[in-house]
Amino acid sequence: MNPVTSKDMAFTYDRKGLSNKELLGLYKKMLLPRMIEEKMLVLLRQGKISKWFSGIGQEAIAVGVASALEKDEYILPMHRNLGVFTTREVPLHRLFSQWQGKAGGFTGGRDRSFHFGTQEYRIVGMISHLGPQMGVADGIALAHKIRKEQKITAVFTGEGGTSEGDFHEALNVAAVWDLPVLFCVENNGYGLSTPVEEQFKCKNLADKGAGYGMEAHIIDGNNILDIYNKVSELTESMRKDPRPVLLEFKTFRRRGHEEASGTKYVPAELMEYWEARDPIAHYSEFLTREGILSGEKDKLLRQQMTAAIQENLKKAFDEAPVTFDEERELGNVYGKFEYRETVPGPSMKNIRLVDAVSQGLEQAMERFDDLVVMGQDIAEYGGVFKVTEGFAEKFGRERVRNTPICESAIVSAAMGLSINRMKAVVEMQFADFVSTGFNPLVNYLAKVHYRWGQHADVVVRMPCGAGVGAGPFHSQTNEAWFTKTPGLKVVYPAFPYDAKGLLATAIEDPNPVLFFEHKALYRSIYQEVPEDYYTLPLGKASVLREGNDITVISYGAGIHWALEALEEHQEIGVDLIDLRTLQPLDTETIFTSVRKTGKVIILQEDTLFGGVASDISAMIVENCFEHLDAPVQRVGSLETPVPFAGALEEGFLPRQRFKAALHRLLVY
Ligand SMILES: Cc1ncc(C[n+]2csc(CCOP(=O)(O)OP(=O)(O)O)c2C)c(N)n1
Repeated sequence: MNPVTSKDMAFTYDRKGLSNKELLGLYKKMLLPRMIEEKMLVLLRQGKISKWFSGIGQEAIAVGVASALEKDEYILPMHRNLGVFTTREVPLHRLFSQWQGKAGGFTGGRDRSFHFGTQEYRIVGMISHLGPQMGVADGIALAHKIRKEQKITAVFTGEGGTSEGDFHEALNVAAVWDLPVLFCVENNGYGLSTPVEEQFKCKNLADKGAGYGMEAHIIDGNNILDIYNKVSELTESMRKDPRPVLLEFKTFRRRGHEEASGTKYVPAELMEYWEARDPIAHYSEFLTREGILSGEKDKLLRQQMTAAIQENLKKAFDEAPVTFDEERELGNVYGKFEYRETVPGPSMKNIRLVDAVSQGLEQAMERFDDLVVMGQDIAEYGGVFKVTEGFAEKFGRERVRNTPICESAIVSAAMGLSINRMKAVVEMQFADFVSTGFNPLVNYLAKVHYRWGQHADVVVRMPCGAGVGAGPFHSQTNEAWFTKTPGLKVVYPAFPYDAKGLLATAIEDPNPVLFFEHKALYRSIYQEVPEDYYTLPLGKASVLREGNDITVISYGAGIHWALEALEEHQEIGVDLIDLRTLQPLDTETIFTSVRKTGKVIILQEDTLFGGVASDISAMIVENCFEHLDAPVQRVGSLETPVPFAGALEEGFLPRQRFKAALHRLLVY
């Protein structure tokens, strides 16, 4: 049965045990978003609002699902689900202010339309990229499951969004972990202009459920009672017996993808067919037949809704437009975090960097009951670098989770855990693999606080770096992919002491932190490290040596190459700055040193163009120009992928070039 051409979905309404009041309640809940939309379409034509994504004809799905959930269960809607917001009774004037980019909305004018969440109403809005919503739902459901709360989570996607890898990943994770997530696919015939037959090959999207070992159902998306009754029955059972369920709602998008783009590509008879299947008109006829609704009553309801819409619109229109305040904007990128120094006892032990990371993580697990670690092969196997060895036994499999190979869904799930009041540490097996989890990191976690004030209490551990003969896909140091993105913090220790203390702080900090751990340093660098838990502040560099001739700035493996070069040149007076964290960056320490020495060289392992050294160089030129006695020098790897063979890798890395550059600068 092709959903779009089917003629066999008769409107039979089965009221089951629902009272007249409940039946009428569902009608009102569908009517309100319809009437709001009709008003919005008028305002759009008058140029009073910008974009509009219509859900006309699809109201039964949002309303039916939202009505079947408990008020404190999370819903993750998409751009056509106004009915979720109205059913959750989000104040209309706040919605209208949101759409006008005003402060009375949910994002202070920072994001548009339905791109927001609100903890108050347990709604987590979408990001434009569609797919990550589903992994976020997994994380929210996981938190409920770990706390044994018997709550389900509902997430929406269009049929177009099911083609994204995120759909596959999220369903697979939910199935493997038995997460109580209701995946609601609204199959409305088109994704922008792309019809379903160009989007997927299977007959029904619900058929995909079997592939994940997941229960799945097809529901008539225009029949409110079918939806409400089926979803109520399922949610009740999912709360008791946690498991995911896939629902495919057959429906149709009756207006343009967004209002301005029209529907020219939709055959007229198809549109007519679906217009004749309007979910509200049919339900109203049913209620009239049942003696629950009369023409008079309907008119009254509509008048009341029109008045409420007008009144709330006036509030929103009367609200002053937002004004720009640089400090306020910058101040909202990160969630508030007040660093608390935890000082360890005197007991020290000489350990390797990998042990320090492991210890820091283990002690954080002891300290924070709500901390969950996730990654590939991290449970009994202990992770490929053995950082989590013994964790599964000590903390249990609920908190130490092996994941399928799906970085995007796991980063998204970490976001979901944070939304549902837990902490997460995600281990990338190798930093290189973060590329398949890149989207949720830079678009969801990084932007979520700025957009609607939600923190992303997530640390992503990144075993990185070259010098280990591992070739182009297991050797990269990709910190610059993230230092560029406002909203992320980036930490990159070079020593065991720093690694342990900074990891503790990264975990305490409610903001998303990329924590780089250099593989070549894991087992080669030893240091005396406190045995107790302790913290170190982010954004503070450490000055490893002091001198007056040259400032050397580096981080990670670069620090050890610099130390090695300086050993050979004891006569040079060097301020050696280990940045330790790249975002936030300790510019104060950098500038103070450069103003003293007048010569500076920045060494990074990453290839040069667009790397951290380039920005530091620019900042030095902008802030210390009068103090410079030589051009700022940058040294980095060759502009090639990281090669495998030893000689090539040695030539690629800047270790030797740094020595030559240092000498050149000294004699400049
Ligand atoms: C990753 C990504 N690719 C493309 C787009 C552009 N885009 C936005 S919505 C959309 C169609 C979505 O179709 P569907 O999921 O079926 O939802 P519908 O709009 O039909 O409700 C497209 C292509 C996007 N927002 N994100």
